[in-house]
Amino acid sequence: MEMTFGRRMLDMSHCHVMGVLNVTPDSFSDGGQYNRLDAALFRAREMVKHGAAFIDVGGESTRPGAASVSVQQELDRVCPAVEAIARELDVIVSVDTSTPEVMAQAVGLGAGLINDVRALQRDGALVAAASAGVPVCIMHIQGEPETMQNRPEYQNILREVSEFLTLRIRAAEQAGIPTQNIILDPGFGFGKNIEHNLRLLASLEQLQVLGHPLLVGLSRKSMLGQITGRDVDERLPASLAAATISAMKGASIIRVHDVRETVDAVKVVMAVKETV
Ligand code: 8Y7
Repeated sequence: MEMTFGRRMLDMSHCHVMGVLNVTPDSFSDGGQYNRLDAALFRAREMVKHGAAFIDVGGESTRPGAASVSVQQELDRVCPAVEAIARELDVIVSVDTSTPEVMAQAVGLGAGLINDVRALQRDGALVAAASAGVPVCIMHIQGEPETMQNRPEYQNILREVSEFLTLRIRAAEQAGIPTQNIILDPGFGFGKNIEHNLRLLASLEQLQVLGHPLLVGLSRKSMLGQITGRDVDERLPASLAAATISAMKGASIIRVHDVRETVDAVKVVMAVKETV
């Protein structure tokens, strides 16, 4: 159950919190406030102080309709933050990217995890991730970020997500990524409507049969807005409920904007789980 991220080891039978650090000018819930290096470092320090085990640094918005970025633009946004956080802070830096060049450079600068919402499907991504030698998070997505929310359809969401992830595990292994370096994510909101997302969350524990640690991201997502009627900046209670459910159902990593609050919720879940 131990997993090695660069020079750090974590027990994946526990639940860990990953803090979101957007270094985009257009990300929906940070509003691009943290696009300068000093602001990014300040925010990262705060999340580590609040108990984040991972900081997920992303320079490309996957929101439908977001402007696409060039490889150079993404490198310029992501690399300084990855390097500074890896140097200064006791935390695992995760690089949120689908771009092979960004994977390679970020890991060279100290990133310990590759988080690819396109499941290493871009040309060169499997090879880059395999050469980088760090764990990867493979996320389910139906379609492409631009168009994924246009009438997503499934016959059986759990089966289709499992089959997709199984195919991507096989591709990753064939590219030379060790099976013990693979984390899986059902990809809440990535080509899924509210019913799909709810069905996946309700049956999350069944994804454990795939035999890999699970990462989930539900923080502030639109399904929580649909359920509660709240705007994005008022979704903390709903996000904590979603994190609690995920931790109860066996998630090893929970990706969130609100680290301090989520760490407390996860502590309660772990205390209950450790009580037989
Ligand atoms: C997820 C993610 C986003 C997620 C993983 C948002 C980068 C959208 N969501 N990565 N990234 N899982 N692994 O609302 O659910 O934060 S971006």
